[in-house]
Amino acid sequence: MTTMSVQEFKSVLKTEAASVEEYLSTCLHNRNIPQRLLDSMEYSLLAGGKRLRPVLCLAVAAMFGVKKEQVMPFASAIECIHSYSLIHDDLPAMDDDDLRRGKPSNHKAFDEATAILAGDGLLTEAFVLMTETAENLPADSVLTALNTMASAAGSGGMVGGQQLDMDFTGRNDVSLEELQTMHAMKTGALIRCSCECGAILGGAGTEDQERIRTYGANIGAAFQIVDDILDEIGTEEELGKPVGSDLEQGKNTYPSMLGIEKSRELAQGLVNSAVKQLAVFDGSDALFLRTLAQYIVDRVS
Ligand code: GRG
Repeated sequence: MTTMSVQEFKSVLKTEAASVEEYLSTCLHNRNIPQRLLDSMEYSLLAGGKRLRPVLCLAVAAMFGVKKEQVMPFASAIECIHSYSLIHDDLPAMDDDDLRRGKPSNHKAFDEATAILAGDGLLTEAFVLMTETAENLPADSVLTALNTMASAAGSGGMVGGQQLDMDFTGRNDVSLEELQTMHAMKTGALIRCSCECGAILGGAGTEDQERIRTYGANIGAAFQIVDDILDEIGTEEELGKPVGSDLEQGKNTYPSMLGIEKSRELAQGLVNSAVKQLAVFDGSDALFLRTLAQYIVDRVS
């Protein structure tokens, strides 16, 4: 089989996301977390995201022959980090968003202090989960993956990208290169690293790790461009974000710099390059990853 229909792809994605969901629903239990904090953490963690990052990590590891169950704690840790970033991103001091995925954002459903702690709690629990992966896989690969993940999520990656985003807001002379650097850190690093950690935990050799790293960086960049396009054309409306709200807040976006058509072309070019990196791999997981790359451009929400 060399192609996968959108229907088949969506069905595999749903099954994979459901297995992540199941693991996430119990992973914070028996941790002695005070009830209100646990409720706040689970409110966001179990609020129905696409689970894109953990699914990428699982599929890449499986492509190198490692069972998904073995990587599940690590993959779930990535979702915890993603969930923390969304909680903190919504806070009044950051994007000040009242809604996330169509529901009150964490600080609206609870309170600001609890939301800050819920984010801190999810970030820290992620490290517990990542180290727990060493029960299933060689400790040296887990350590390498953990180091890679911490670098991608931290101040030289996602957190630093958030700082650049704030620095750029309201500036009208931001270059395309600056915008790309900011997004490679803010959104791209975690997506790229989800793939990269799947390869490391899967025991991939250096060349294959590099291929997967490039695949991840390219789909991460494409994901952000499409996110900007969706915001511009309005499909985020149902998620509770007013259409074009980023522009109103003085944010720099791909459509505002390049227009919709050129932005789409840029995203498609990145996806084509990502797919090329997978040419040396075969099997159902490689096919799933190729289809996922194209889905990033084709998605409507
Ligand atoms: C506050 C430390 C800190 C970091 C925030 C990633 C990030 C940095 C903020 C997220 C803001 C945002 C909406 C960025 C656009 C791209 C993006 C990451 C969208 C959300 O990811 P999805 O679509 O979310 O995978 P779901 O809801 O499916 O989990």
